[in-house]
Amino acid sequence: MSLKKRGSDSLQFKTHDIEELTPAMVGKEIACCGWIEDMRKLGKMTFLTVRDVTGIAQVIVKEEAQKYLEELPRQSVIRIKGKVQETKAKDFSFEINAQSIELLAKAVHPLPIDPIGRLESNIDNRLNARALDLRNQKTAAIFKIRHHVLASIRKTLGEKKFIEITTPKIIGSASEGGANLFSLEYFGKQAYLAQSPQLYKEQMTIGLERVFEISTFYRAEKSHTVRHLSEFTSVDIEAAFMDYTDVMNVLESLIVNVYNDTANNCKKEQEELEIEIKPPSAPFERITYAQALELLKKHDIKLNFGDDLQDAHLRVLGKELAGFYFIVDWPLKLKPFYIHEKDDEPDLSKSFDLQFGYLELSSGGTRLHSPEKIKSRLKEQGLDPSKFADHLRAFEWGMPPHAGWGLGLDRLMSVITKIDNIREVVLYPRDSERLSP
Ligand code: AMO
Repeated sequence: MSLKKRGSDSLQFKTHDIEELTPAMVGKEIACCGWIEDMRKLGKMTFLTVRDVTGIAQVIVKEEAQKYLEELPRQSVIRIKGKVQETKAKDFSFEINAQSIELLAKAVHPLPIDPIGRLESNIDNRLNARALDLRNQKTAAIFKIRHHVLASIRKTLGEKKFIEITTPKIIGSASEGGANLFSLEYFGKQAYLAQSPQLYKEQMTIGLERVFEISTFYRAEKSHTVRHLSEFTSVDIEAAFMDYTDVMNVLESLIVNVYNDTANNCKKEQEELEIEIKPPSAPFERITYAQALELLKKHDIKLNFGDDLQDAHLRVLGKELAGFYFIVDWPLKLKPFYIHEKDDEPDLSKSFDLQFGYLELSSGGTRLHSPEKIKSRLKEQGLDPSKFADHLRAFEWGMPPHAGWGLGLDRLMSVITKIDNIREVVLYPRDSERLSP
């Protein structure tokens, strides 16, 4: 029997992935591998359904091949050699008549969860057995979509001349201010886990102009909500010679492209999750912070200028402004030290949040460019400028004006898949209670 050949690929185990088998191959000898999803005995025949990551096939084991079936619990891994033949089954367009079945790994029962999802397991049990949970096609669909989302983001940013970078995650001083920092001992020194690539990505505009990073970052989030994790994946960009409206346009077209690409490339996954990925129309609505306060006032929520928008307020706004929208021009005092004030209204800032309904997906803005201003803003926010000396030095080396944003990938995934709990779209989520597996 020939090995699997596709271009330069040649696999020792199988001739085909299951999705490559077709009714046109009736009579052909093949070998494929997969996990036993179901097994039914009917008289002298046994019907197996076997799944690999690409699909599912029916395998018929006739009397003469029964000896191979002695101990084969569901979810065991097998290799089947056999012939493709016509079938009478209504769910399949062909079947494999097994000549031999080789047990590659036995699944030990009882399994901690039912990976087919016939018996529902709660999320904690599923996360505790995450690798097995990925055999559930709904769960697998989430992570296949995530793969396409990442590919689409890289494609869009590459086309817009952004260069992918990787910045340190172990750092000596806070990038986003003092709160929510995980600290660790680093060879006798105090170190922290990076909250974002903020300072590094700004510095990289000196040499590379437009950069992006897709990495995990860390926040000591005590709040146990469906949208906060202590380890989350952030998509960050920073661009020289752009201001906040320019980078909002980049973000908007990135979101539209992600929706278009996943709508087209993830048809099976949408069926599996019973969702339709509908590309949003651009431009997204843009309201100012002041207009958001006005809208809230109509709902008898009276906030003073400078008050932050809390979850309850965002939920009200989210009902008024369904889908994606930007809130721009936030009070300067609500924004981190690196955000630029508005030239004509210095109490406001050149900043934005991208919302989906109540959920904040991204924030960004034009950055401060004067090291003197950054120092005074650091002091105002109770931070010690001497701790940022390395960063501030770079502003004397020809730092171009720049702007950027950070986008929570996991939150975007939960919006695309219409799954509220962020833990569902992360393989091994970390929160205040979960550190393993
Ligand atoms: P910010 O702190 O708003 O901005 O974070 C950017 C986006 O990251 C996501 N996010 C989170 N997702 C899950 N769990 C968390 N604990 C969590 N924290 C943040 C959100 C959020 O909108 N440096 C700036 C960005 C910039 O200006 O470039 C920053 O980090 O979706």
